[in-house]
Amino acid sequence: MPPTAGRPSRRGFLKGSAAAGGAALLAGAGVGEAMASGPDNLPPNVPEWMQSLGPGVTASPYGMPSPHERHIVRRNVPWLTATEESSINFTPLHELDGIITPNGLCFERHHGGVPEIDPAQHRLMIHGLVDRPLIFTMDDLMRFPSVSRIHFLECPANGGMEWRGAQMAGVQFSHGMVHCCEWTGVRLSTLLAEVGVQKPAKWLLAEGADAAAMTRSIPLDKAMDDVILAYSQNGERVRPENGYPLRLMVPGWEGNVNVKWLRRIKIGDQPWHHREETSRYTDLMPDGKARQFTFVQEANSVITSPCPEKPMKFGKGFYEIRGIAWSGYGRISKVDVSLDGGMNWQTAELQKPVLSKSLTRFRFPLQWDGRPLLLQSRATDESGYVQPTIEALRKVRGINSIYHKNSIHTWRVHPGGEVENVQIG
Ligand SMILES: Nc1nc2c(c(=O)[nH]1)N[C@H]1C(S)=C(S)[C@@H](COP(=O)(O)O)O[C@H]1N2
Ligand SMILES: [Mo]
Repeated sequence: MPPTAGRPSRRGFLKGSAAAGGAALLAGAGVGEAMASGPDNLPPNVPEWMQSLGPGVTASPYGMPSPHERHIVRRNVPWLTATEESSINFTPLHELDGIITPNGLCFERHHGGVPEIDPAQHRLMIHGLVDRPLIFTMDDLMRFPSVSRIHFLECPANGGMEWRGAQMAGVQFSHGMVHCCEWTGVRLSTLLAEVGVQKPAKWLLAEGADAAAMTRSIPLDKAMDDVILAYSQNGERVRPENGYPLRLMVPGWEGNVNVKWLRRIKIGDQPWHHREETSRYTDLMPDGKARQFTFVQEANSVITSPCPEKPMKFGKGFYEIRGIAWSGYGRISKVDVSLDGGMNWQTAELQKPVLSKSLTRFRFPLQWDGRPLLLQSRATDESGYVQPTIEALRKVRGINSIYHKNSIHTWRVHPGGEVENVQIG
C-alpha cells in the first residue's frame, strides 16, 4: 500500500520526523514508491477511477477479491505428488492477516479428487454398536442444535518435506498445509445420543463420499468431546474442496481424520484396518518402530512476514514481525521471537482473542539496523508444551517420518533484506 499524506500518526511511522516523538520508524520509506506509479493518478490530481461510474450492485453477485490481488492463490508443488487428484495445495499464509483463512484460500488435500455432491441426495448413516441405526438427510442434520467454533486444521504432513533440511522456497510451501475457519454444525455427541451408543463401543469409523472412500478410525472419547459435523465454513456452506455438504471437524487433531464429504459413521469396539493410505499415517522412528494414532497436532508457529515471499525490502528501519501459532492441545500461552537463531528470546504480543485449537496471531516490533538476522518463533501452549528445535525433534523422531514436524523454523535475513529458508542447530 503506497503511503500518501495520511493521518499524522501514520506519517510519523513513515517519515519518522522528530516531531513524531523520538526515533524514526520507517525513515525515508514509501514516498518514492508512491511516485513511481505515474503522477496522473496521484494527489493532488483526481485519479482516473473517480472520473466515471463503476459497475453496479448486480455486476458481481458472488464477490471476488480485487483483480490486483489475483496473484494470491493456493499453489501446489508439482513434483510432490504423482497426480493432481491425490494431491495437495497450500494456503498463501504470507498474504493473510488475522486468524481466519478465507474459504477460497484454504489448502486442499484429497486422495480422489473433489466429488460433486447434490445435498438433496446426500445421506449420513450412523450404524454399528448403536440402539437405533439412522440415516440422516442434510435437512435433518441442520435441524439439530448447532454450534460454531473457530479451529485450525493442519495436515500432519505440514513441514514434512524438511525433516532432512530446508527445502521449500517460501512459507506457503513450508507451512501452508494449515487453515483456520469458523465451523458451524452439529456436535457428533448430539447425534450419538440420538442413535444410542452401546456399552462396549470405543471407536468410530468415519467414511467419506469421495472416489477414495476415505475412512479413518477415531476414538469415541474424542467424538464425545468436541467433534463437529460441519456444514458451514466461515458463515457460508462448506466449500466443495473442503467437504461439501458435510465434513468432520476434529479440533486439534491431524487433518486426515477430519473426513470430508462424510457419509457414514460406524461405531465399534476397536480401530479398523484401513486400506492403502492408512499405513502411511504412521511415523517411522529411528529404531524401525512406527508411531500410530499420533492424533494431536502439537504446538507450532511460523513467522509469515518477513519470509522468502515478503523480504525486508525497505532497508533499515521499522518492521512489524508477524506470524501465527497454533496447538492441538489448546490455547497458545506464549510466543517468543529470536533475532539470532535462538540464542536470545523476546516475548511477542498475542492478538486477542486467543482461542483453543485455533490459529493465534503474534506480532513483534523490530527496528532493523540492517544486520543479518536468524529469525525464529517459538510457541508455548497452555499444557506447557514448548515447540522444539529441529535438533531436539530429530533426536527423538529421527528423519524418516513424514509427519508431525513442528520444529522451530528459521528465516535467514540477508543484509539486502532477502529472506532465505535455512535450518540451523
Ligand atoms: N473423504 C476424504 N476426507 C479427507 C481427505 C480425503 O482425501 N477424502 N483428505 C484428508 C486429509 S489427508 C486432510 S489433511 C484434510 C484436508 O482438509 P482440507 O482439504 O479441508 O484442507 O482432509 C482429510 N479428509
Ligand atoms: Mo493430510
